[in-house]
Amino acid sequence: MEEMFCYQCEQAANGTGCTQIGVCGKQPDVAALQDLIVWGLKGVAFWANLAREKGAIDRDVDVHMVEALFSTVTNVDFDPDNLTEVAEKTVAMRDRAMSMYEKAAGGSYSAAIPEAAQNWRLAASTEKMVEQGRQHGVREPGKDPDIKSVQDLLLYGCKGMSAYADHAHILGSDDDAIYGFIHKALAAILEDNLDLMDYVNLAMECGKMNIQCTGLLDKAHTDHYQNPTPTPVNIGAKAGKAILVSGHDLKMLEELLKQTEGKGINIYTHVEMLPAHGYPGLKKYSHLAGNFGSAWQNQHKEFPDFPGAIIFNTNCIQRPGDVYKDRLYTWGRVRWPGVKHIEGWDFSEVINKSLASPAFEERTDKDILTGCAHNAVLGLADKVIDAVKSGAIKRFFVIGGCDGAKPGRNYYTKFVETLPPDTVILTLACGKFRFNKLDLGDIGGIPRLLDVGQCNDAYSAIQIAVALADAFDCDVNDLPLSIILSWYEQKAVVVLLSLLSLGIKNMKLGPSLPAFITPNVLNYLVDNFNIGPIGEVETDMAAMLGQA
Ligand code: FSO
Ligand code: SF4
Repeated sequence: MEEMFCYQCEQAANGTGCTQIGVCGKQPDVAALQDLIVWGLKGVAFWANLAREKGAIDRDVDVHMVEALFSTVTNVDFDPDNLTEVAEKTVAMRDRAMSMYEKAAGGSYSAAIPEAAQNWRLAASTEKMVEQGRQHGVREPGKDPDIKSVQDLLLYGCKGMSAYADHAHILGSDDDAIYGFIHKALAAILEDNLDLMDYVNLAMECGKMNIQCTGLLDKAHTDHYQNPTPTPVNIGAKAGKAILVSGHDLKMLEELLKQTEGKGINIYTHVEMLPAHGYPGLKKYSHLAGNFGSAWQNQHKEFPDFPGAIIFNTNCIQRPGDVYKDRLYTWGRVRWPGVKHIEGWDFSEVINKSLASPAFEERTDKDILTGCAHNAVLGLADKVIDAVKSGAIKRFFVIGGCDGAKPGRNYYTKFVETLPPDTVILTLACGKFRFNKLDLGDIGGIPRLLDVGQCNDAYSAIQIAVALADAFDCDVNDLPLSIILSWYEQKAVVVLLSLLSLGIKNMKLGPSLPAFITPNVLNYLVDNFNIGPIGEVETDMAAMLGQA
């Protein structure tokens, strides 16, 4: 019997979907509660979208939408008790959005109201809510499979964008157009008179809107912490007490750095926090000591070796090992049952745990480079352009995206190891941990491996590509540039939509194609964008290097 159904990430069981328990660790009750929340959010969107057409907005409704969508992203919230609260707030926000519409319209809605947006109530207990969630699961038998496929692409794109909108909101940056789009998109999924191309167009609009959203986040980051500069980051350990920060949220890291100043605690970054070291406003803290471990899927193996407290501020959390569970904390949207959650901005409990935990012994190791975002790379533009013109740089490769557990992901390591020395690699997100400890040298002072930043810094890579295309007076597709993406969760989905919305062609995607893409939708993507799966390193590379 099918206990649940989820196919939103690359780990989907058997390449089709998790049906008994999530490969990520998501239990069937959590899957059902997340399904109920998503269904409820479509109802919120229905009213918020109508109200917006009448000029009425409510920022609490907008923010709840992105926070709740973010809670349903892979590896974020595994806690049924918290998800019950999110579901309750979703229904309250639906009521609020409905009243907002009625007030703005001067009366109640006269056309048919989709079931998700009607005045339904939550069941009285979590157990019963789980039953309710099962009635509104991901599978929608009877719906055209291609329409369903693109609707899910759009939904997952909105989930990914919500994560970025949430970070921007935390830094005090909001953009009404982004909230408005998410409401419009989720409301459109409830429509029954739209056709396949309507949803394809909405998915492309989602990609465009995500460029705006990650641009907003880039501005929020650089306004607060200035433009990143190329920065070597040590992967050894300094003697002393330690806290490890995992996730993507820079503001949370900043607050922790402030609260640990002068306390003899060193702060280490994990995975997607690595680019934090490049920001002047963060690296000014001398106790931001280094980067620990590799990508998210190795936390089980690596965290037992970290002596102090560990805090996750966004995905990707996994089931905690017994050895470190009592020194593990969550913050923001992240939850794991039984793991202490820090509400707000007071990290004293984490700090005290680290003070009471063993200290690191000094361990020397190498430096890795980060902080090569658009401002820094474009500062080298003349040098880069000359190197391309002289033939010293033959081709650029954007090799980025998420890491994950599949054995096929060693493709990315092998690809980078095999690239000829006259190539430059731009990388971003956690996939870089497959190759960012390799010594790749430089070309006339330009490092061959440029770490542009986190997954949201795909925005930065786009700025670099667009500026190069301007400098060479050509289309981005005509640059000596190849894009090879690795995906895992829904943020990678929206980054892919952003690249497609710019008309970027010939991208390679791995380690496998999304389970929610039907053969017809894949054909559409191949016909229009010539996107394809990764294959053999040698064959793929020969084809890319042979491109004009
Ligand atoms: Fe990775 Fe996880 Fe940043 Fe994702 S740590 S997988 S695409 O959350 O967001 O790259
Ligand atoms: Fe499976 Fe991924 Fe869904 Fe988790 S998020 S249940 S691994 S498809």
